[in-house]
Amino acid sequence: MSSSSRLDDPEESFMTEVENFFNTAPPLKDHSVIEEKLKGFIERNSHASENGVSMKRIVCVTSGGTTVPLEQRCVRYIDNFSSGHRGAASTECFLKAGYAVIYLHRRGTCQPYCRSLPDDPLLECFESVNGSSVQVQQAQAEAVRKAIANHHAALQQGLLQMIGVALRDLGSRAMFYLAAAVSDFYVPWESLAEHKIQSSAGPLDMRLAQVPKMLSVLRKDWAPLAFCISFKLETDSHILLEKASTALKKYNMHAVVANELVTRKEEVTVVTTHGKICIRREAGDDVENPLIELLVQKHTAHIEGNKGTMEGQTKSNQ
Ligand code: 9Z3
Repeated sequence: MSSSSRLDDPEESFMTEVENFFNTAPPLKDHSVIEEKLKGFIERNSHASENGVSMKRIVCVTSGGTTVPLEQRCVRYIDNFSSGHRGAASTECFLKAGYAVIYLHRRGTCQPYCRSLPDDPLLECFESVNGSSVQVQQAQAEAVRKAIANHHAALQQGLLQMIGVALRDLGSRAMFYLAAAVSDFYVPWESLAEHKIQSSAGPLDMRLAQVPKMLSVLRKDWAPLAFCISFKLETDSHILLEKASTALKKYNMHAVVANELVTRKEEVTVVTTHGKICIRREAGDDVENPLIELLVQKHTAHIEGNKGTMEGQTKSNQ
């Protein structure tokens, strides 16, 4: 197909945009190491089996915000608000429900099992004993002990924090839970200044390109049988549910979790083709507990509905 006819076809031109996005980005650091770890993780977690068919479920949780560099040798960047709390809390709930979790997060954001740790600066949690050893301050001891115990228990069940979208072969047992606040805009690598932008040059005028939405590629090409949950965040409650319903249809998601910036820790609405379910946080609990419980039920129905397809796929992969 010639490049002009490619551009006439919206589908083709979108795929060209996606290809350009990846081709012009700097290569992923440690690509092969991550790939190996991911392969090993998936293999280890595909062992639990019933009648030769693997039953273990794996979820890829994306979490936290994204930064957009303004220089190649980055000094400045555009950031967003996301703390990673949703992804970290949800990861704990998925592990409790028996899932293996690939936790794809931005460095510096909330980590599973660390949410209960005190907000005090790290060094204030410890004290020096006899000038030679270090111990946790009495006041923080219980919180730190709990976080360590939960973290180690999860590691034994296979929690590895690593990148991954290579879950295609798991068919419908794979879930994508896309809670990260991914930037909609970026400056393409080749348009970035190499060195620090000089303020002496006066006010900065910069054009941000749109990041191609990868949700449809994920659904159609990367993992067509996987159960896919995306999130919709708005600050205007009047448009939130409408936008979530549009995203559900447009990207063919299995569910879209709608949340508002200020109430996101209190309530979310799960939008599916069957309707909308509002989930509120109970006192003393995280909203992620009832949310994941509902999504696990929906994932079970999805696996049941795909049984023929999944078994066919598992056999053809053997
Ligand atoms: C969310 O809506 C998450 O629930 C939050 C969680 C980022 C609000 P925190 O990390 O917050 O606990 O502080 N994530 C989705 C964000 C998003 O960018 N969705 C896109 C959109 O709204 C669709 S992929 O357009």
